[in-house]
Amino acid sequence: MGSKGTGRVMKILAVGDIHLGRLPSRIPEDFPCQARELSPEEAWRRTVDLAIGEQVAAVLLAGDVIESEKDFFEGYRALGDGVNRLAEAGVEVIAVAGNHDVEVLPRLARTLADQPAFTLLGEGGVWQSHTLKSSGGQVTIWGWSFPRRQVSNSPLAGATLERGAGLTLGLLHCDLDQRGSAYAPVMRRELDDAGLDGWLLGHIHLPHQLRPDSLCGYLGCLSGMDPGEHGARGPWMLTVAGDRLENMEQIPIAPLRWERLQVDVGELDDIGKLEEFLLEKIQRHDVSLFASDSGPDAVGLRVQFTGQTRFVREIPDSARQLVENANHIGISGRHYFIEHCEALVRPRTDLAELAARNDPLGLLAGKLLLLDRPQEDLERQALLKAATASFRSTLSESRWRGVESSDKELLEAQVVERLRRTGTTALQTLWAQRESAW
Ligand SMILES: [Mn+2]
Repeated sequence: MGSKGTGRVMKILAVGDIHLGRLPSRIPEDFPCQARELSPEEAWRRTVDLAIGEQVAAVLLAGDVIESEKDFFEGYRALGDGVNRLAEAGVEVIAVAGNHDVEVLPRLARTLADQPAFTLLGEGGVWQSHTLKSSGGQVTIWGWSFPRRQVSNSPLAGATLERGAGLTLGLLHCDLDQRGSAYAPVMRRELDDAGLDGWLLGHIHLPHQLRPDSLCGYLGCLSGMDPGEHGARGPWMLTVAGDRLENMEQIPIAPLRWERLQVDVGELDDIGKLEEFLLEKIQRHDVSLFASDSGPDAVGLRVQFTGQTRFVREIPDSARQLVENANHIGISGRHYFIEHCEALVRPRTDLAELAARNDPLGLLAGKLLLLDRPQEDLERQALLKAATASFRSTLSESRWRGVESSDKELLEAQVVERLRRTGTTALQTLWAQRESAW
């Protein structure tokens, strides 16, 4: 039972998958910040600082706190240090185990047994609740932990969760809306029907846009570990007043951030100045992203050159060289590197003009033009239908999951995007061949 603070409100910090023991991938060898300084462990250390600085009542951990069973000692040090510092500041830590730390988290919990500030909820796959109370508010947390690495039935099946004192939230590591998953499949409907005020979920690393009026979804990983995990990452601050959630916001304190940057090179008039051109775009991007906070220490950029240019032949080579050369760009005290750079540029000749040609280039340009026609166009529909059939295996990849939209629209947008991408690359190649043949 917590009893923290004398404030008007009660603050809680909610943390998604941390994966202590893992290091971020693809950091260039001679990069000034080493992988360890950009690691989940560093993100966790900052989370602990934030929790203490903001005098939160509790830190909630939604599972996969530890990367694997091999990381017992790393977990012991990093988690143990954090929990001890939090306990000294009067902050409780409430965790559930996920599929990655199904055994190691309970083992670590036992090493922390003399630390009453740490609570592992629902060990062995049972539902268990814990109430936090302060003068500002009260919150009951229901949690369930993975009992083994794979769980193919819903943890909510047959469970009755009674509302506790104050705001009542669920803390769960699960696979949302993936019927047949081996990682605790749960349908959103089951969560809604459980009768709690909200659900803080772990497992998928892409965070949902959580808000007081939309309080059910993934917290996202604490720190992006590879280029696929792009965008803001960090813990979520919940502000509770009495029995009510007043505010909820993500605090982007991860030391490393992955970003995607599209750069239209249409205005570039000297291929020798591509680097200056790109630098200016990155500077602007930096200002727009990090104007309101101090931002991450390092940014891994995936750059995509787009637009119509007379340098269709040169840009792909320049893109390859940039990845080799731009392994450290300093901007406003932040360290950038270009992790990947691709060219999706088109010749200045417009597509309609190309489409009139009686060759593969003309045929391809015609297909690309179809993508811009209205949805009800029959030729466009036929193209998408054929493409969908051949892309089906790719579209079932997990990275497309967790994105909110109606499925049908989402699927179509993905197919269009992929066709545009592959079509434009092919057009680039054909155009370059045409030029060299002349
Ligand atoms: Mn997981």
